[in-house]
Amino acid sequence: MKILHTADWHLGQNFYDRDRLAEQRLFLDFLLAQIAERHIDLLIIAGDIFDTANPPRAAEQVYYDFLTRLYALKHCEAVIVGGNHDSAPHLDAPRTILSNLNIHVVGRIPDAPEDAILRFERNGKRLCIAAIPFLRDRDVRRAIEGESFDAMEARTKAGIVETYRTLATLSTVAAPANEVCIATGHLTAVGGRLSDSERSIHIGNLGSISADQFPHEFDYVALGHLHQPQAVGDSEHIRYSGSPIPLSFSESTDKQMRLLTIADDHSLTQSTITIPLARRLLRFKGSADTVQLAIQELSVSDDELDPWIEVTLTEGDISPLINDQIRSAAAAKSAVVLKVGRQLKDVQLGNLPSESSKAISEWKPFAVFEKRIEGYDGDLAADALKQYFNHVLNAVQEDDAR
Ligand SMILES: [Mn+2]
Repeated sequence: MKILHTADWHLGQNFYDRDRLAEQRLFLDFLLAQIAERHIDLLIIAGDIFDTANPPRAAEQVYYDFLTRLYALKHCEAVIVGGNHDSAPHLDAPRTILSNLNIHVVGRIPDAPEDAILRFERNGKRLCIAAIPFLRDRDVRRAIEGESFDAMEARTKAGIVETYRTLATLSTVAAPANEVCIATGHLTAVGGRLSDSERSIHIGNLGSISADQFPHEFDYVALGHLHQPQAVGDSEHIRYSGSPIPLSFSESTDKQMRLLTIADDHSLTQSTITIPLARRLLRFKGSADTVQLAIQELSVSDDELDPWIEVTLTEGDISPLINDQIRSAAAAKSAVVLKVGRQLKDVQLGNLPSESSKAISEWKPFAVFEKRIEGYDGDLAADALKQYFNHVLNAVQEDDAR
């Protein structure tokens, strides 16, 4: 039995006012070809199918087109769980009709946790999946009036760990001991490498789970949320597949899916499928001359989409003239400059950060708040304020997601 683990598609992502659907369609073509060629039996998508709670209609169409083509292959089922960017009700709305097509959707953790246990059988080999989506505060913790944020965070984290414990126990009840068990998840694990494009779920490391807190009953944990592919600590079997396309200029181009194979003796092995990069996201930093020269030396190939470029000038003005020169140097290479920013000298601007050339739209809300309360000297501890802000921010984002 062969299983593919992917996550964080972020269909419909708006990137400097451009959409990523061309790249995302190419990825989905590649994915379908891999599923057909390798005779994959099950596809796991570990959350963040969509970038926003209300994705553009074109993104929804890409999603349903993909599911239709997947179903047409006739040999691959799917398990799709919700992420923090997804609206759980939005994902769950078509779940009944999709289940008839062997596409199993768990947008929100079911009220009866045993409903998150899924069983599969192929050629005499069996597999048990604990399909656990992103767990929101209210999924795992009941509000207690007057409770401090530290206590709330601690209880949220305990609630997440307890949910995994419960699902592990239910898995062992549902499946015989020698059956492979896989859990899914969409969360921050301790020690994970972040990029610029993950929306923080909990500030700091609160609410994040360490490798030893995942029940040992699970032979593999298919995670989403972090966009760089990685194992959690030394636990090779607890993994983020990473996103299939780079979602920010900060991300490496190492994009992959995990291929899991269950052998006749019920053992599970894993390997990597490298995802071809359809479009490069390039960063150039330096003087206008250095940047122009670097762009002129770009090698371009016909079989990729136009590279997108972010430029940070470390000296001189960004006059319209320089801006135009850089843009036309890029255009000569069929590349598109999405942003020209300038790194300002700290002395000129007191304590403003060197990245102050960023437009407000490029800042994450939490980073704006952190800037705002720099040097704050009130009655509440700054950390408590940040926690309150994060709590309100999450509530607003979840309201959006409803
Ligand atoms: Mn994500």
